[in-house]
Amino acid sequence: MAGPDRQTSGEVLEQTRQETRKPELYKVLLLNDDYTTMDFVIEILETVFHKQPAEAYRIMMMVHTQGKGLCGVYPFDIAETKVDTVVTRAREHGFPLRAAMEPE
Ligand code: TYC
Repeated sequence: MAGPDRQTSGEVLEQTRQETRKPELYKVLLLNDDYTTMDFVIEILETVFHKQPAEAYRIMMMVHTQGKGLCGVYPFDIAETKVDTVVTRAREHGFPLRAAMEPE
């Protein structure tokens, strides 16, 4: 239980304050470019971000028309791994696709 320690006559009752911090969350965004194919972006959204096909298409078109699009929100380490996976897979296929993360 959180709260100040209570003091009685002569004895001190100690309470342990439990600090459980929620992890900070980060948005993972895909960025547009002129060379990565739409099909490859959809595949990334389905396999890395576990989107259904219609949602993957919607996000891909959002990136294509607006320049960037939200793929998901994750704790720092997971967001970092997603960005790394996107870039690694894109480079393996010769695409310049980029992903970014920013605090929620
Ligand atoms: N603009 C790309 C094209 O016309 C498609 C694209 C969509 C690329 C989303 C990147 O994150 C992206 N082939």
